[in-house]
Parts: sequence; structure tokens; C-alpha cells
Amino acid sequence: MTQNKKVLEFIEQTKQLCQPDNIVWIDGSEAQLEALRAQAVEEGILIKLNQEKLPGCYLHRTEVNDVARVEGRTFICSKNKDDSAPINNWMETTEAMNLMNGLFNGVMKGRTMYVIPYSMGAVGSKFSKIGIELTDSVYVVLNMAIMTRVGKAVIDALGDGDFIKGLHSYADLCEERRYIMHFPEENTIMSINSNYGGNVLLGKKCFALRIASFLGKNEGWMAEHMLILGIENPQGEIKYIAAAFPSACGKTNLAMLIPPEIYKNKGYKVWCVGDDIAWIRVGEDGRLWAVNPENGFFGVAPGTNMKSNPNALLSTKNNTIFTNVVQNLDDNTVWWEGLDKNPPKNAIDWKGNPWNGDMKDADGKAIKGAHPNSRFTAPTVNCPCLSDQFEAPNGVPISAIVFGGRRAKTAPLVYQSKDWNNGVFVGSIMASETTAAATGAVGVVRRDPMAMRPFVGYNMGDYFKHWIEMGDKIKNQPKIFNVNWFRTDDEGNFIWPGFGDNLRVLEWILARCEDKVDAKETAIGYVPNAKDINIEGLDGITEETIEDLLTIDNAQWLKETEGIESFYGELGERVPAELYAQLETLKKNLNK
Ligand code: OXD
Ligand code: MN
Repeated sequence: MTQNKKVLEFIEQTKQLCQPDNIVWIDGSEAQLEALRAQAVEEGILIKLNQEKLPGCYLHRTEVNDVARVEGRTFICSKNKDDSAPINNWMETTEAMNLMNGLFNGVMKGRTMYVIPYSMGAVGSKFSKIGIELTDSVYVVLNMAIMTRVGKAVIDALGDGDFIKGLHSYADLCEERRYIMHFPEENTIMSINSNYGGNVLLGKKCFALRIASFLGKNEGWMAEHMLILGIENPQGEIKYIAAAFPSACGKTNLAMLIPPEIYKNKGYKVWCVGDDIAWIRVGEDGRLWAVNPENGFFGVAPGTNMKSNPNALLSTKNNTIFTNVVQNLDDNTVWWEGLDKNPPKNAIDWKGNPWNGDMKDADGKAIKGAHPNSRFTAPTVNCPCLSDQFEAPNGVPISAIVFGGRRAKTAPLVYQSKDWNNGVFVGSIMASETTAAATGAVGVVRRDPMAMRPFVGYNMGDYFKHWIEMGDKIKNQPKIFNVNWFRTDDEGNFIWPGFGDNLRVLEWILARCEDKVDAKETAIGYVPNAKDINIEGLDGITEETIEDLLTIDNAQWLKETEGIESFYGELGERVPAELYAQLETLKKNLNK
């Protein structure tokens, strides 16, 4: 399929190492993909679902030991430790290569090796990047064909250019020998002994965040863990926002938000460009422009329903691969906790056991049918609110960058940073509190700068420095904000309704970007005057509630500064002086 010597050499070397029986190029044609789906069904890798109700949809069950990203076994390898550590697991390049070459030796004997040429971003755009993933997993091929653009068009666009090498084998799924290895200095990713999406769909977290963040640092752009959404006002103008949140903060829901009734009636619309990853560059006009490099959604199924996120649910109605959800045997469809209140009575759970929605374990606790991290892999084109700019080669111009986390008390509903560097500081101190849903202490703060803690492909201090340096390159800087949908009252109930009503806060954010509304200056930044958050049509929320959501407790924030200081200390010497200066200013303001 190609004369590209580097591609041919990569395949030949891998063939020698892994010793597959056959090599199959993925050309991206529907005929080839359909044949692979049939083969996967034949081999028991996929279950074909009800084709009338869910055309083109399949179910897959992973091994029970292989259900999530494994941060503990994910490494950033570099020659010098300080270039990756201390937040990342680090291994020296040669040592890691030797380890991986040993593990991959002969691993594909008796198997087929698939060659997947894929493009992150629209094929042929000068901002897109190409990878080649070699894998022995048909599941990976079929998911990559949803999540990225694959096949002949990609290899044609590559010509004799460079690409990111990716090698994956599910091997024997042994946890002790599971490694997700990144070699940013060698443009290489190696993943072994897993077959779970985030570890093996190498275009996603591995390339589009870890490797791409490193490329972005060297080439002057940014790869961020951000959704991108467009808000269309009644005049038909669309403004775009990029937003970063740690997991379990509702990123996919925000990206596909349904406007509240009064906004809908006025003519507001929300358009989704992306729900997970943004590649961001400075445009010729001096603004930031963002693309979503992916072509599908790899969304968490539990909790997705017609109320929380109808657009996501509708995206899964065709050509979708479900992983680790419940199979309803009555009509061969799927179910998961939080889909509706009617679990199937005659079903198979994610582990492959009979299940009926009423089962309890020895302690009397309900046995879940779907794994809490069960997923759908759905094509972006299925999304009813997909932006018509989704394929735009240069992306969309960004008016505001929004950071957020889950904080019960400290962070107000929304605040605006004072300038770019202050905004970088706000991103760097992002954090979420653990919830009662997870094991361990409740309310423990996990720092997750820019929601990139597990995804920065190099030293976190250098990453902060890159953000600061980008500020100098952006003539028309977007404004930077922080939101917190999760403030609670004294009984621990959420005060803000969230979901579609978050548009009310985004409206204020955009008004600030256009200098249309005043704000109050506080120690941490600008907060809204309560009257400027539109509460029309909101039950039980008054201007006083908004006042309450916007209060800043200086004593609490002073305590917060101690946490920030110790986190910066953990990150080591490369945290830029500019951020320490921001911290000092914050302390001074709080003590005033
Ligand atoms: C994801 C994640 O799967 O952030 O998107 O873990
Ligand atoms: Mn993510």
C-alpha cells in the first residue's frame, strides 16, 4: 500500500520481532471492516446485537482483569529522568526498549498482525498527524476505525513523511507484564498485555495527549484534555469554548449540553466539536484555534440516559461497539446502570454471567450488571449536535478556556482569572475531591493540573512553562475561567442544578469575553455580580443562592495555598517562577 521506506522498515522489524503468521493492511473500506466484524463474531470477540434496533452495533466483554487505564503501569520513557518525572512513571529509554523487545519477542506467533494507518485530525490537514498502529487485536482495529480516520487515504496523505510508531499486542493479558510505554523522544508507543480501550487504542490518550503534548511543546502548540463546544446565540453567532475537567466531572455531558427551555425558546443552540481532546494552535489572526483530533466518542456508559445526555445516548444507536455493558437476552440489546429504571430480567452481565437486575452479593449489595467503566465507542457523525465545523481543517477559534473540578466548598460557581499567567496558575492548581462513590476517604483533594496529570508526556514543570510561553505567542488571548458545578450545602446536597443549566454560566463567561458585563474583583479573580447569572425559569434558585455559590472564604483559600505550595514542591525544581509569583500574590490578596 505504500513505498514509504520508514513504514516498510517498521513493519519488517516488527515482523521479525513478533513473528505473526500473516500481515493484513487496514485499507479503511467498509467491505474489509465488515469482513473483520464477521470474523470477530465468529471468534467470539464480538456479539452482534439486534440489527433492527441497533444497526451496526456489537458488544464486547473484556477479561475481568482488564477494564480500565492502568496509570501504575503507564510509563513515559526518556533518556533523562527529570524530563519525564516526577509525576509520571519513568523508565530510561534503552532499558524500557529492551524490556519491551523481550516481551514482544514471538508474541504474535499463530496470529495476524494488522497494520492500521490512522490520522489524528482531518486527513490531509496540515495540523493533523499520522500514526501507524501494528496490533494483533481485531477489537483494536474495529475500535480504531471508529475513533480515528483509518486506511488508504491516510497512507496516501502520509506519502514519504514521518509518523508515530505504535505497537500493540494483547499477548496473554497478564497484569504483571502489562506495560503502556511512551517514548516521546523516539515517536514511539508500545503497549502489551491489555486489550482495554485507553491502553490500546493508541491514537487516543497515548498519541493525542502524551506524545502530542511533547510534540506541541517542541513545535509551539498544545495538546490538551479538553472538550470543545460552540454556543450559538439567537443572532446566529457561534462562540467556542475549550474546557478541561478531571474524570467524573461531566465533560461529555457539557460537550453535548441541551440548553434549558428558556434558552431554547430564545434560539440558543449548542454544538459539540469534541468531548475529550483538543489540539490547539495560534492562528494567523493571533487567536487560538482548536481541533478535535478524534473521530469518535469513547464514552462511559453508566449514567448516560435521555435526561443526563440524550445526544450521547442517541450517538450510540448505530455503528457502535459497546464494551462491558449488560446484554439483554430478550431482545438482544444493551443496558447499563442509570440507563433507565427497568433493568432486563433475562440478561448477561459484563462478566458473562446470567443476570437479572435483582441480584445481591453475600453482603446484600446489588450486583452491578455493567462495569462502572463500561464504554461505548460511537462515531462522532452520529451525534445530533455535532458542529458543522467538526471537520474544519483549521478548527474553531477559542473565546474562552474553562477549567473546573469537583469542590464542595472552596471554588465558587465561576471566576475569571486576571490575565493569561494567572489563568495558567488557575489551571495548575486544578483539583477534585474524591466522592463517596469511590473507596477511601471522602473529600480528599487530588491535584490534577489542567486535567492532564495522567496525560502529560514530559515534566509537569516544563508543561507549565510551555503554557506560560504560549501566552506570549497569542496576540488575541482567550480569557481563562474556572467553574465548579459541585458546591454543596451544609447537608451535602449540590446547590447548582448543573447539566443544561450550566449554559447560564457559560453565557456569563462569553459576555465577559466580549466586555459586555461587569464583575467583582476578589482575591482569586473576577466573580460575577449575582444579578448577572440568569436564573429565569430555574426552580428554587434565587439571587441569594447565586450569592452563596459565589462566596469566597479567605481562610479556606489560605489553607488551599498550603496545599498548592506542597504540590508545587512535589513537582520539583522546574515549576516556573511565574507560578510561584502568582501564589505569593494570591496569599497577599487573601491576607489583605
Ligand atoms: C477517558 C479518560 O477515558 O479521561 O477519556 O479516562
Ligand atoms: Mn478523557
